[in-house]
Amino acid sequence: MDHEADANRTDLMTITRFVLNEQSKYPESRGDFTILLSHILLGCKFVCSAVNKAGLANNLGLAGDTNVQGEEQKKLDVISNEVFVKALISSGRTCLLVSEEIEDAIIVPPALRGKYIVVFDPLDGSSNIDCGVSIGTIFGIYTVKDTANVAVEAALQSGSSLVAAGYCMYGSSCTFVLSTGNGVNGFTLDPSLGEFILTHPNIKIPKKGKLYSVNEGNAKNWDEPTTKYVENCKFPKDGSPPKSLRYIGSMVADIHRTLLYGGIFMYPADMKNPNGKLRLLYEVFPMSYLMEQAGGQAFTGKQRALDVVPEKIHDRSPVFLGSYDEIEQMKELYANSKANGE
Ligand code: AHM
Ligand code: MG
Repeated sequence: MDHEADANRTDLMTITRFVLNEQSKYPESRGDFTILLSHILLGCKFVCSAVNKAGLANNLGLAGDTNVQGEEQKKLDVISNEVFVKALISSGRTCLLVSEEIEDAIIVPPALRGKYIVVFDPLDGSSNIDCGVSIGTIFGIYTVKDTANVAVEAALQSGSSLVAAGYCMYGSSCTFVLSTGNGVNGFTLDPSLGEFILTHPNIKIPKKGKLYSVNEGNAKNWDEPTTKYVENCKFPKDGSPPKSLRYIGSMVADIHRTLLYGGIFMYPADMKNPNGKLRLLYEVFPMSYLMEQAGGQAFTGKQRALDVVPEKIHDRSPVFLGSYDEIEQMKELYANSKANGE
């Protein structure tokens, strides 16, 4: 064993060290955010391990299936939801939770309350679970002023009020991407240490991109600007090479690639779904926040995505996310289509 190499590893920037460094810049900080984050990370490690063992542990497939012992199996997304709800409540730092898996918001009992609201999708990309394609957890964090009187309405804040957001991708490696409003950093789980290590410091999305990402099966029902944009990706009028299409159908994986390589990810409105598919609070807002923090943009077709104020906790919105220049083009197409009364 190479002891010197091992000793050098203690110099690694773990996520705990990173967040404590950040915390030390604010002498008034009581470390509440650091504690909350450590509980989120624990949840991610649990889910990562459950995802890795899914085939072996027999928890692929539908909830309600039974295993060979005749016990009812829990679906991975059900397990993930339970893991995060417990991890977040037991942090003692949350007052309100909104999960994609639960219809009503959870109001944390007074004795366990703290100032943070956490909105999350415990396991996004459910259609990809059973075939081993990357899936992920998405979360956003808000604060409340009055922890004594917490109601569900406290979660109906625009994305611009987020104090932090991130995702964890369960893919070929387990990658945690975080922003606390001061850029975007990526960490990779070292399974031998059980620690997330800073591997992608200060992620900046390229200003232009060569990739576009969309479910083109819905093209029949798209609006004019989306149709024109995609047409231009394939048959550019300015002599530039056509863009390549990449679509996984797992938002975390599609956004992770877009952040690193540049390009555009879209889930537009269509005639059948005027609000698109993705949910504002725990899909559109966290990813839009990360995109902006990385130098990109997020647009709904009408406005900056982070400025939308949800009316209900599970509201949806169309969204275009990605490289600055790509979203500028999209905005122009929408402005022209409005001007032409389309
Ligand atoms: P889910 O929350 O039910 O998993 O749905 C969200 C997912 C996203 O990860 C992904 O971007 C999108 O659905 C893909 O949808 P589609 O299969 O319509 O292309
Ligand atoms: Mg989802």
